Amino acid sequence: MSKQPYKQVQQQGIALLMAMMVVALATVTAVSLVHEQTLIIRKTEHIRNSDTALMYSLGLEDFARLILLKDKKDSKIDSLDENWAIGIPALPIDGGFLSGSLQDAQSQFNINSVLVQENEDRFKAICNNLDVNIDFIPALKDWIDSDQETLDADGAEDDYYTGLEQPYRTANRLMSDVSELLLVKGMDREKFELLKPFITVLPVTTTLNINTIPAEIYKSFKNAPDSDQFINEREKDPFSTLEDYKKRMKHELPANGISVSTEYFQASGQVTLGEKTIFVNTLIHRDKKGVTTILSRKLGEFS
Ligand SMILES: [Ca+2]
Ligand SMILES: [Ca+2]
Repeated sequence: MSKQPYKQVQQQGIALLMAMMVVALATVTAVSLVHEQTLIIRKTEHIRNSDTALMYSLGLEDFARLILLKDKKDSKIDSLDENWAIGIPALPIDGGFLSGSLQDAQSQFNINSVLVQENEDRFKAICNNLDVNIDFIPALKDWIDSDQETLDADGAEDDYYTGLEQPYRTANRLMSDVSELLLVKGMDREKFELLKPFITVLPVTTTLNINTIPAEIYKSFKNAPDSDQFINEREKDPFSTLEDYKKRMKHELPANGISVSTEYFQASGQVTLGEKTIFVNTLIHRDKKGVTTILSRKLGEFS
């Protein structure tokens, strides 16, 4: 079968997404109508919009799970030319609009995996490439590890943080949000903003997916060939296996911590109804069969 041009495939992808979206939203609207009837005593438009926006945002989440299930059935790998990677642009709904996107959480470095030496070395290389001083890394490890013993002079545990003007204590567990990094000794807003696009926090040690990582992360691999060549090669045809990568790039990747597929996705949605805007950020785990689980959900509201 001849390969269809990328643009055509993408257009078909968008058409399919829209069709799936209509089905997902029809359910939300039906629920919303019932909900409205039972809540007639609620007087303000404001509250009604807020409830409906919340239901739409949960509808977006369901929609994301549907796409991920279908994707698992369609392909063994996860790459940026697949349907899940196409965002929903601002789509008009009754009284407002919504939009959404899915990101591969394994395209970013998981800072919760830094207690493994190989991962720490990789993170150091990423920081060096981004011109971020690596002095904070021992304190980051102390923040995550369960004990109260500082690793070295740059490390920090409760002794250090409780002595600050505004005292707090170390978490001594995995981070639940990347912004926690701002609390770590040696970290500041400037360094954080440089790192932010390339880091994430996941509940277990994870692999990096070479079909989705940015060039900045690719450059952290030992003796990595030119990153432009890597990105071009991947855009021509995503890597089907690590062996396929080795053959085409004439370079061997580390034996551990690398994959061509993904288990963790970050879904982001935005729903605006009248004056009300709701944001939802959901971390989704997808297993080998395509079954998804919501691991965390953050809701925000602007009005
Ligand atoms: Ca896939
Ligand atoms: Ca500790």
